Amino acid sequence: MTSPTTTPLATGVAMLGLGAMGSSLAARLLDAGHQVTVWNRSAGRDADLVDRGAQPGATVADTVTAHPLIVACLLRHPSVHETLDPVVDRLRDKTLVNLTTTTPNEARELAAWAAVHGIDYLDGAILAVPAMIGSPGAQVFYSGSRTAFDQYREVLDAWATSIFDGSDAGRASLIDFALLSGMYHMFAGFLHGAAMVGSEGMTAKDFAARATPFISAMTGGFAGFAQVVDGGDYTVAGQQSLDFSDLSYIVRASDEQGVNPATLAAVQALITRQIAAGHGSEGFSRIYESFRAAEVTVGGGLRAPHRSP
Ligand code: FVH
Repeated sequence: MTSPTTTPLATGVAMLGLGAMGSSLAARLLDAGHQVTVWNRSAGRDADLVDRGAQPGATVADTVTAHPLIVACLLRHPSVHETLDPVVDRLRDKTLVNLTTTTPNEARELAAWAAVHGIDYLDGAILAVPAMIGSPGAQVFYSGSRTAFDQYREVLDAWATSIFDGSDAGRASLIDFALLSGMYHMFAGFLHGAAMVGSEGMTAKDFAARATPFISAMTGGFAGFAQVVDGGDYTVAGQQSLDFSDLSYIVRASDEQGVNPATLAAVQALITRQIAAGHGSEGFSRIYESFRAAEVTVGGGLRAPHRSP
């Protein structure tokens, strides 16, 4: 990552979207000495940036015309089309770095749209909150055009540690979402545990003090699970078996405490599926196969998973 004292560079950047994240990205570019033209759908959000040296873009068309590199940080996939479709002719031969959160397939759709219109497309997934932009803990994953990644690396590195995940534009989003899935399951697990002890008066603060070292230590198990999953042999000795991993008594305890056991019951259902298929003596990591199974539970109902075309 470049430091805030980096010598100013001549790269001009058109920044579309000045929400919490877009404003932080633009501010960091100004700190790093880049020329930045900013635009936001609603008026007034550019005031601080303009005070710091950004050029206000009167319209989307004016903004994207100002520079060869366009960065979009809008809300969701439809807002990217709503903003850029009307000016698509002005984007030809330019580079679009899209940092708007999209699903992998939405990122691929945008890459295909960009290719049709002669736009070099790089998709980005930000693993940071706005306050982290420009600090060592921030990461942004990129996929799509390697040319764009290499050409504008100094711009990208002003924001975070930049990681290129390959030419499939959906890949960065996929990895980002997979990491966030792990994080949200962990947070939900912690809060479920806090609710269990909270039912008998323990504060969440006291529970956090007990949970943090334990959960942190448990992440040491990831590498072992990964080795079994990648090897494809769930009978490898030394693992905790699925039969031993029966969580139904914890589910029952949660219920008895008047605490919703839904998250834990969902894990138990993944275990039960594998035991029912005759794999009870195999390792816990076998629930990976339940995730890959032919139907998934969404909002309480079963449906076939959506597969990429
Ligand atoms: N903030 C965060 O912590 C996360 C970290 C991970 C990555 N996300 C993604 O970044 C995108 C932008 O997030 P944000 O935090 O800047 O979001 P907001 O503050 O809500 O600002 C949203 C901006 O998008 C504009 N916008 C919304 N809809 C449209 C539209 N149809 N056409 C044009 N612009 C649109 C909105 O404009 P306005 O409401 O001020 O007029 C804001 O500029 C997002 O994908 C996160 O998932 C951030």
